Order: sequence, then structure tokens, then C-alpha cells
Amino acid sequence: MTRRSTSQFRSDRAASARRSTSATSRLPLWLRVGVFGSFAVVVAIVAVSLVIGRLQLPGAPVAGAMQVRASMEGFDPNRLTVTAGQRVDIQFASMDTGMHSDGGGWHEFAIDKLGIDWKVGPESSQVFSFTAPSTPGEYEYYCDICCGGKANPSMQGKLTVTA
Ligand SMILES: [Cu+2]
Repeated sequence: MTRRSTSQFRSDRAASARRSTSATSRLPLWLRVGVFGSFAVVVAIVAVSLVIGRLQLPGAPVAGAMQVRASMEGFDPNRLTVTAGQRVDIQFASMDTGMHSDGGGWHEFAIDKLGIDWKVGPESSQVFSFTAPSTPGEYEYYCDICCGGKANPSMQGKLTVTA
């Protein structure tokens, strides 16, 4: 860019700044305050609803419960270890929204051998309890609702019962 065109550019900017200043100052003060106030209110509402949304996330942990989160990516964690005969509280959460066409955001935590079949709806969690079997062993858990059901390896996990 030449020196001349740079200064031309600067004076164009200055002229457009003057134009926009004069256009703004034509508006009455009450209107300018009103518009600014409306923006401030909208921003405040969005900010507050974002904060409330975070607080209501399904993952807000319940003390003493093991956390298991399910999403379209699978179980997190997909390995659990408990002691034989122990009472187990599991907070099972679905991290998905109801917008998923595949299962509508619902997920399942099922262990056939233990008669466990829990389900949670979109973006919610619930604490479920069971008593671990008295004999050590390994138990598969799975979700049969979404993405191909129990055949999908990502919707499977393993519960290990230790002595
Ligand atoms: Cu699932």
C-alpha cells in the first residue's frame, strides 16, 4: 500500500466514524438508554440461565455414590470394581440431550446375571443401589437402547467383584 492510499484510507475511516457518531446522537437519550438496557437484560438472562444449566447437569455428584455416565460415546467409566457382598450405590447419568434420534437421550445400565436393568432419561441422573454378589467374578454391563444396542462394544463395560 502506498503512503498516499494509506492516508486516504485513514480519512475515509475518520469520515465514516463521524457519520456513525452523528447518526447515533440523532437518537433520543431515552431510546439509547432503553436499547442499551434491553441488551444488558438479555445478556444477564443468558448468563444466569447458563449458570443454572450447569448446576443442573446430570453429573452433579451425589456423595457416596459411584459415578457412571452414559453417552453416545459409551460408558464412563467402563470398568467398575466392588467388593463381594458390598452395598453399591451407583449414580447413573445420561449426558445426552433428548434431541438424539437414536434412543432420545435415554441410556440403560443392565447386568443380566444380577437382574439389574436401570434406565435414565436425557440429561438426568438417578442413584440406584444393589448388593454385590457374595462370590467374586466379572459381570458385563451394557446399554441396549442406543447405537446398535448391546452389540455395540462402546456401550459395554465390566463390573469386577473382588473378594
Ligand atoms: Cu446407551
